[in-house]
Amino acid sequence: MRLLTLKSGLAAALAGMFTAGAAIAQDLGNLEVIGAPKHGGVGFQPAVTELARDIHFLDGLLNYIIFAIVLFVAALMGYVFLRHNRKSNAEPARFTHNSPLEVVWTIVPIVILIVIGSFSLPVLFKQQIIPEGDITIKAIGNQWYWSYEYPDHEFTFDSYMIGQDAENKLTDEVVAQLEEAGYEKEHFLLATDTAVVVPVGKTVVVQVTATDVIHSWTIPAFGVKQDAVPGRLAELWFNAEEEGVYFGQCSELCGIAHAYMPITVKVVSQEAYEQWLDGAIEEYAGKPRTLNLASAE
Ligand SMILES: [Cu+2]
Repeated sequence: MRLLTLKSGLAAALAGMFTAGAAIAQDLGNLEVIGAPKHGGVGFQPAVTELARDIHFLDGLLNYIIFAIVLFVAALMGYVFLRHNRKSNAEPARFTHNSPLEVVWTIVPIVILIVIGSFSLPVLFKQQIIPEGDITIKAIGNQWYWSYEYPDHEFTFDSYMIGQDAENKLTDEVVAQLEEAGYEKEHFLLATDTAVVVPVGKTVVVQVTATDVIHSWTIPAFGVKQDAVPGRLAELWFNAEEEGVYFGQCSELCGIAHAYMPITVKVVSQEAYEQWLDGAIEEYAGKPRTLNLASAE
């Protein structure tokens, strides 16, 4: 056991040689920022999971349906304005009921809802039926930062917005901190000092809870969002297909600094993840790798 501890310690030390500064466990080189809002953007952030692609498809489908309904109703109203005004139709008909028409306008909306449901329910079920995860992470919402736990390795760390020290204001010092952490000025309010790190192409299950009030954990590019309720353990899952940095923000109004508890997820290669994990176990005093994992290296 001592030998193994030594081994993972060595790995962490080696990893440390290639990185610099205090945040050894967090420096993962130049990852591209993919999941972030863009100035003037109107669409969604790029989808990097099947769940997000499903949601985008559903949104597109609903837009077609809504557009068709709006066109139909607008055309009907136009027809009524032209054909049934006092000038062109001085003597209006006085009948009240039309059974076939009433049957049609009852059945057609039901059919539309069934069509929508047949597409939306499978999407919802796919999100809510949690698969067996390769990695489990616990995300804990606090006023006003997130804590993350990697239960398999028994370590926990906090994740604060860069700039929280400066009372959430964008000062020159905060810009310097952002740049030092590999971000840009425009990532203020999104970038955090530590990030959730996950390997690419693996199923990640995130257990979501909170310590004080209700928060909500989300990464738009993954198509996931889950309320963090104190005393309850909710779950979400994702499988990110592209390496990069992804941002999210607490999505449940949780108090005065609700806007200042963003979420940063770094999706990295399996090797980089292993290296980060060794560093994180070292830095956060987690449980060293088991014999199996160590000998499989
Ligand atoms: Cu919150």
